[in-house]
Amino acid sequence: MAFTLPPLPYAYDALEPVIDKETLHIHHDKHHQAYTDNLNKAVDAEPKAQGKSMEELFAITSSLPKAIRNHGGGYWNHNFYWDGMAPTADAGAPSAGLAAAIDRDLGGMDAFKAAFESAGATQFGSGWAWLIVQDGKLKIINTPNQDNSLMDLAPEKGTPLLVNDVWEHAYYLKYQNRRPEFLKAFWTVVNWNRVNARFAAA
Ligand code: MN3
Repeated sequence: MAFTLPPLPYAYDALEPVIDKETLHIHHDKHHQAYTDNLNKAVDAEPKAQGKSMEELFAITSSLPKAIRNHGGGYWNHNFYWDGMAPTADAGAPSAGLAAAIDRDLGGMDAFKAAFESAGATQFGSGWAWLIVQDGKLKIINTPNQDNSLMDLAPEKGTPLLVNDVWEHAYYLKYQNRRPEFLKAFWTVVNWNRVNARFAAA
């Protein structure tokens, strides 16, 4: 019942020039693999965690060892991150329903993008910027470390629709200290087809 690392859903160079091939290779094959391996070790060591899905583990994160919070979040968040990006040619566009919700809840696409970039830029240290559905409304949040809005201990709970990784390992080789530039470039590789499907299911 061990968790396994899925292959990237595209080639390592598919998100160039936004995310360079070397970064994607190290990020997936080294960082994400390490979260996967360490999650499996932590679950092996905790009887209460065994045989559960990630969603089931997130529902009881506060009662589990910190290693399951950190590596479980790292495992799940990265799967969600890879799946939410695509080469620009395959990325699609926001559906009419999603666009209407962005207008209604976030003040339109430009305001949404600015707020999402700000959430990423202002996350101190390592973490993530998210678009989530909370109580039927879209909301932008950020989380520290490997936390996410599915965890029972999250101050902001909700269903994730889109995420960007603002750990330095996600961008440092190409962008160095220029995290805002990385956040702005992200939009050209957002897999809107996937975000639309997540929104429809939420
Ligand atoms: Mn990462």
